[in-house]
Amino acid sequence: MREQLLKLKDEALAAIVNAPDVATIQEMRVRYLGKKSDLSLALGGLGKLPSIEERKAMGALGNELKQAVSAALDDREAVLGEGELEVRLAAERIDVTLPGRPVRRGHLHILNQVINRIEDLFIAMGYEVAETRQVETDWYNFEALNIPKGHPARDAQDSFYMTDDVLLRTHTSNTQIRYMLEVAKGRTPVKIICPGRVFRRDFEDATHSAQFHQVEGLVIDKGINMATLKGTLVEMAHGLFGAGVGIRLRPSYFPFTEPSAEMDISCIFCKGKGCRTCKGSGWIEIGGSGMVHPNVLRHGGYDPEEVSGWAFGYGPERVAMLMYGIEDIRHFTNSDMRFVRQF
Ligand code: 2NM
Repeated sequence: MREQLLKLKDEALAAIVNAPDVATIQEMRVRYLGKKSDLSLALGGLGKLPSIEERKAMGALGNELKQAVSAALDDREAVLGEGELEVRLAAERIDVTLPGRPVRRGHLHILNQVINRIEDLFIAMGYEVAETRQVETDWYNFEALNIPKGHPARDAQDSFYMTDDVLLRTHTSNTQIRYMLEVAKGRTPVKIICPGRVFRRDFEDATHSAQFHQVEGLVIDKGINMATLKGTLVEMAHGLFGAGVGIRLRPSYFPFTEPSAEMDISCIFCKGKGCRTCKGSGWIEIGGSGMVHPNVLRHGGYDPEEVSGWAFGYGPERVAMLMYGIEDIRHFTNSDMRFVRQF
């Protein structure tokens, strides 16, 4: 029996030394040491030995051999495990110094870039930026601005109504009324710039959109007149289009100002000589302006005998179109990234 046991051990050790991988070692543990292994089966026959001494001796030898096989399995597993770890580490190596996957950076929409530039110009002149709601009541959008029911200007600014009394604002002038009543409350001076989204029920084409933006300005103080209006508009035109650009005010009519004036800039393409864009006139209309109507001042809580004011308004879409050669106002809202990413 002794020879049989030693032979089993030698066979096992020879196989273990050549085991190719950790998985095989695990199989071998069962094959050489498990309950059904040759070694276990041989030791199970101990009871058939004739003397107690022999049984003890063989039992001790059996345990010795099991320990030797187990130790050989452990050794081989450690060697293989180390090798396999090295192989895995090499295969799964991560170069943390490689550049990352690029993430495309977003940026402000061209229209907001232009509005920000306009705001910055006015902030530099001491203005405050004021904003308010886009859903407005008839009084703040029309009545307070000297546009009573039945006034023809209401047709020209047909809007989207939520109810008979509530509508999407047709201009940002509701901001000026709310600023006068809710923020300034009679104090002077008022110097605000009011950018924001406005709505008109309009058929859309290259130059008309049912939603667009306005930037309106309002100054109220004692002794305010059109000289400072023109000076301010010149400053704005120079800041936006360059120092060579001139401003022209043409008599006009708006319900909320009296007197009123259209505001033109000298053509930035032909420098005033006359071209296709300015239709040969040398001037490009960009907005309106005028002295705030006494009724509007009164509605805002000011006494037109005490103070005066001027206001102006224009569309930043139109400014952006001129500045960047954008030919269709619908580009601003259709979310075509080929347009958005150009600016
Ligand atoms: C314009 C043209 C002319 C204007 C007037 C007022 C207010 F509230 F003071 F009366 N806000 N904006 C105004 C004047 C707006 O936009 C073409």
